[in-house]
Amino acid sequence: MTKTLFFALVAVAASAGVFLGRPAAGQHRPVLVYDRVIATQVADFDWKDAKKGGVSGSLKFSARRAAAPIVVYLTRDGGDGKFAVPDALEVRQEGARFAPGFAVLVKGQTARFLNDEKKDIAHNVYFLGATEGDLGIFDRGQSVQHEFTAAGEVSLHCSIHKNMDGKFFIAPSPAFALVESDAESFRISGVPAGKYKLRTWQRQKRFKDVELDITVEADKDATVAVEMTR
Ligand SMILES: [Cu+2]
Repeated sequence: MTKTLFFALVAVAASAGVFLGRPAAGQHRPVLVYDRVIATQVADFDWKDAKKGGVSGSLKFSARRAAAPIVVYLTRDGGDGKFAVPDALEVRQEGARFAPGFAVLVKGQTARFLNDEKKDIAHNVYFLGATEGDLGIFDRGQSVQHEFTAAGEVSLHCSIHKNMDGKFFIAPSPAFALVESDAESFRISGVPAGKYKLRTWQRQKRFKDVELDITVEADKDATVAVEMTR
């Protein structure tokens, strides 16, 4: 079965980095966070004015896949343009669980964390990775929010509940596909014509991430075969 989420998109030049989360004395901090920070550039054009095409791809793996999604995303050579950012994502916390526990956001999108516990339980949200921050402690019925303005991987945590965690991948633009663990193809539509790097991000990092040059032409789908190897 093929499940792809796809969206329109544009721009960004990117680079990859590795970030290590450092434990702080007396506070619950994960020992290690691998992160891929995606640097982005700004380009002076608006997606809504651009002629658009798409990307259709197949995925092959040299070994067994993890039961976790992969994100295929594009970064535009020469930089980002302006695009519409999706509405805020609401994340609930009842039962001391982030719901959803995983989501792909678009750079500039806001996540709102709602403490919807039935009992008097306080929560905290702090996050590590491409963006770091702490939204404080808040009681039942309250919410906090944050606008994620840097692309890359972010892990979510609660300083009160040590087993409470979640993950966001902040895509640099709407040009991405969320590929579920049983899918072997993807499609990204609504992409402004131009030259791009196609890249992968894995929730469970079993394979080398790929980076491929592709050109998107108006009213066409570029086709690409992505091979993931260890
Ligand atoms: Cu909590």
